[in-house]
Amino acid sequence: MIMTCRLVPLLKPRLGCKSMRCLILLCPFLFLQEKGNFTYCPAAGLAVGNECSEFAGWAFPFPGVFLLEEFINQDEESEMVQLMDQDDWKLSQSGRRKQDYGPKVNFKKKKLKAGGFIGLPSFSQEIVQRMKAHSALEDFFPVEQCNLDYLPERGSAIDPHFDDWWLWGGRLVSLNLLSKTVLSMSCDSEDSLQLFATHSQGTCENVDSWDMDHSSSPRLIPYKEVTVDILLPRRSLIVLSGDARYKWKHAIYRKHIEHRRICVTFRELSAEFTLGGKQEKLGKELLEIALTFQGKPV
Ligand SMILES: O=C(O)CCC(=O)C(=O)O
Repeated sequence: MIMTCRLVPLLKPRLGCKSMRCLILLCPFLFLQEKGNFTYCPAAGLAVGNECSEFAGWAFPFPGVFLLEEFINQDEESEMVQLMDQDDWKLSQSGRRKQDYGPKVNFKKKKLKAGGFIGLPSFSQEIVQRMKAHSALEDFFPVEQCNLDYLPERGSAIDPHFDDWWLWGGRLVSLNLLSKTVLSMSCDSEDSLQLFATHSQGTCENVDSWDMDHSSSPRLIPYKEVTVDILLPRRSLIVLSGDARYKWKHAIYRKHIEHRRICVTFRELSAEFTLGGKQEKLGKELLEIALTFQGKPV
C-alpha cells in the first residue's frame, strides 16, 4: 500500500523526529509527496497547469522569479565544491549539512553579533561581481552566504518556509550546484487564486509562447491547492523577490534530491540595516566585513 504525504501529519504526533527520519530513510516510498500541479515557465513568467493535472489549459502570473541558466561553468563549479569540501560541514536539520558565512543571529530575539564573522569566502568574489551584470542584481550586496549540502541517502530536504524578513532584504539569490532539482512553491493564504485559460497546451519547454485568454471567464481555486514547481537546472542561479519571496513559501522535497546537491544562498540586508534605517551603522559594519571576501565558515 502506498501512503502519500497526506498521512504524515497523522503519524507525526506518535513518532519522534528521529523515528520519523528512520522511517523515511527505510521506506522512502511511503513518503512520496504529490507532484506540484503547476510548473513555472521562465520565458512567460507564468505558472502553467501541468498536463496531467486538473489544471491543464490554465495558468496564472507568477512574478518575482528570475532564473539564469549556466551562471557558472563546469570548471568553476568543481573548483567551488572542492574549496567548500576543504572546510567542515555542520550537520543541520532534515538531513542537510551546512556552512555559514555571516553574523551570528538570534532571529527570535532579533539580536545579532558580528563577532567571529570575517567575510564571505574568496571563491564568491567573482560570482558576486558577475551578478551585477544583470539589472535585477546590479545593486545587490550580500552580507551572508549559506551553503547547504543535500544527499538522497540522508533524506535531505527543507520544509516550506519563508526566509526571515527582519534582517534579510527583498532578494534571495541561490546558486544550484552538482545536480538539478525542483524548488516547490506553496501559499497558505485563505484567498482564492484566479486562473486564466491558456491558448497553448503542452509543457513550458515545447511551447513558444503562452497566451493567457483574458476574455474568457477566469477560474477561482483556493491558493492552498496549488504547488508551483520551479525547475532548477544544475549551475543555474535563481533570484526570489516580491511575491515569490513574501507571499509564497519555498521548499525542496526529498523526492527532488536525486544526487548530491549544493545550494549556495546569498542574502542582502533589509531596510532596517541600510541607508536611513534604524540600524544603518551596524549594517554598514557587516557589509564591510562581508565584502572583504576573506571568510571561513563561522
Ligand atoms: O536549497 C534550496 O534551494 C533552498 C534553501 C533555503 O530555502 C534556505 O536556505 O532557506
